[in-house]
Amino acid sequence: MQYLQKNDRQIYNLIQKEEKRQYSEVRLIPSENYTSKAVMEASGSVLTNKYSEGYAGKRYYQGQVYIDEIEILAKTRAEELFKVSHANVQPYSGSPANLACYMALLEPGDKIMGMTLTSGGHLTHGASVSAIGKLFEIVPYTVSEKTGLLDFDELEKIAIKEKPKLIIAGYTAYPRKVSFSKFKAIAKKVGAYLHADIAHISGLIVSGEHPSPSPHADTIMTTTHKSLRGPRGAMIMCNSKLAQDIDRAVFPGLQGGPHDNTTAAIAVALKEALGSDFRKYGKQVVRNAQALAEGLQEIGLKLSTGGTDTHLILADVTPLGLIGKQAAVALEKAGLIVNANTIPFDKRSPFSPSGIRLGTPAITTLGMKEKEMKEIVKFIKEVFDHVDNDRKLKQVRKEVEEFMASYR
Ligand code: DSN
Repeated sequence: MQYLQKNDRQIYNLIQKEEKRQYSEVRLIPSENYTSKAVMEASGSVLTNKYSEGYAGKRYYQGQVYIDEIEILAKTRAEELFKVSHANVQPYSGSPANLACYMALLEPGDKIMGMTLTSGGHLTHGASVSAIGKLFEIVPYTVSEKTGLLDFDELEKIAIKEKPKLIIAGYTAYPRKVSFSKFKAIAKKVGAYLHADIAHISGLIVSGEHPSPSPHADTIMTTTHKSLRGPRGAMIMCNSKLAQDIDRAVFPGLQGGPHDNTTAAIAVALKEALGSDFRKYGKQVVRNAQALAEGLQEIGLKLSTGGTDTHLILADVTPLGLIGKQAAVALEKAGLIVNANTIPFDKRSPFSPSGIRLGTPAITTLGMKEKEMKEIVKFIKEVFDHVDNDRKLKQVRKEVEEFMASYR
């Protein structure tokens, strides 16, 4: 980054520090990852200089000869990887991509049935503070209070009573496999569209670790930067019948020019995900999450649903006499990065919830395995035994940095 170093020393220095942070702390936020250098090269390329409103072969600007080829590569790789007949790779990120799906399929005021934010839904699944909550009528659902699992009998009852036009399956804090076929059966019964938000699990789906929504869902949305390990962006996938509606909802419905540098980086990430190593990666992500979950349970955390079969763990820290934010802040002081999170039926507020959310996509990319999960649990225990002891937390941070030194 010699030009940046010369032209803007402040930003250069901050990026250097952030890079150092990313490789000296244990990054356990389940929606984060490390992209390859190839993805970053595409993302930081001259493609950022181009405008290309429209789609390949039908653009509003000239000079698209290479851009069209790049977008077609990204699109066809997505279609091959997810076994779908149409992919739109232009959405800027997950929130506008979800909105584009709703705009393509619904009219403002229509009913959307989505998981509540506090039980693991996303803002764009109907939270009142989101534009979605203002534009559509929201029928919320949650998980079983007893098991923390999706309760399909209850979901069916709600759907029959409320007759939503669209049902959303897919979450930001649900640690178990989602049965898209069961969702489809309910959607079919009430004449609703099924929208699958696979932002968190798309990397697990393509590596065969989670069932795919592709035969069941009408629309599928994924971000590209989580377990899929690409640049920050999103994609929408659907059958050919809905392709035109989806494309129009993205452009010109919600967006102007696509970010061509991101499109190219998505294409690179998809090529990586098509390779056989990615299957091994997905398998190890889940193994690591399960090993971590087991260890966390042993040190007294109460896990939502009692464990995980994905990349993600949702843990109630109150049995240890802690609260989520306090736990997350103490962990950060020791170089372990998680996020405070509500647990289903949380008695505390979303800003000061009872739980923490952890995941293994990033640390698995670095090459960590079950053995390292044991080390991480030991660090976490040390932190939780000394949350108010800054001197001790500093000492744990030193040990964490030594542990991370071999993953640079
Ligand atoms: N903000 C993302 C997450 O952390 O899960 C969801 O979009």
